[in-house]
Amino acid sequence: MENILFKEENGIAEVTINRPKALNALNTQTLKELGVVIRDIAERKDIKVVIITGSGEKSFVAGADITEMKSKNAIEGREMARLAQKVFSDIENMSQIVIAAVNGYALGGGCELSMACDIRLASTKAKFGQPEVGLGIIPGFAGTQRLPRLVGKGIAKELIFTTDMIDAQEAYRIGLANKIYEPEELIIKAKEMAAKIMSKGIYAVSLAKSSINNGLNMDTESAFNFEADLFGLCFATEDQKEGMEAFVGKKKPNFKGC
Ligand code: DAK
Repeated sequence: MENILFKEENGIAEVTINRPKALNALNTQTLKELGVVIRDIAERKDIKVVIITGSGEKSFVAGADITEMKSKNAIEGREMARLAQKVFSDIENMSQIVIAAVNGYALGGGCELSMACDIRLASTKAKFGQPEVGLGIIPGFAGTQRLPRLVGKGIAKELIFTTDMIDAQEAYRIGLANKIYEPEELIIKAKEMAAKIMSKGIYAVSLAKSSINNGLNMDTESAFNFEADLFGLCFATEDQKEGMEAFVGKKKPNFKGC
């Protein structure tokens, strides 16, 4: 891999977008490599949580690569869109929990990448924004869809129409960032959160992710029915028995993730 770094330890995968000279902008090569890594991880039962971050101190991902994008024709633009949409939905729909550790600029496709993740932890240096209309395009990696779902329609429209870049504090205030940490603490805290999530019934965590993601795209009645089905499914797991027996027996549960 040229532009992606991959590490794994104790069930946690760390995926780093590594093009610091271009502030980790997503060119086709990087998107393809990210797609391969994500699909590999999705097949791995031993990896429970994924942390996605950017290389260097300045940037998470400064968007799609404008230098590469500017000379694309319509067909190539569509290919790039399909590639990115597939990678981002693979991230959103993988059974593992994905934490974005936003260490700097998360602009355009970078902000959209962070929103495809389940949780966004920001460093105090993080900056979020959707600058696309300033380039004569609209957010095209689902920013017009995921941003309003996260922060509400009014704020999403303001951010997209004005292209204003916001800092970590403002991102936290509007619900785009879940938490803020000093830069040197960011990955440590992301790993702590990953470990906390992994200490729960991880199969149930994964079903909860599916219920939230899918339920938000359904009418309320269908979403309640879907939730009820997944709730029922929990009773087919060893973790449900372990969790409830441990509670009744006043012990700490020892979940096996099945
Ligand atoms: N693409 C390519 N190179 C980039 C880049 C980007 N997005 N962002 C930064 N770089 C490069 C710079 O060109 C510069 O390269 P050199 O000149 O050193 O060779 C290097 O990174 C350092 O950047 P700066 O010198 O500009 O650094 P500053 O600290 O002065 O400024 C900045 C940092 C992040 C404010 C600035 O670099 C900036 O404004 N960058 C562009 C941010 C941006 O507009 N991002 C949104 C891109 S549009 C699609 C769907 C979606 C999309 C595309 C297609 N389809 C459906 C097909 C998504 C679009 C986007 O994301």
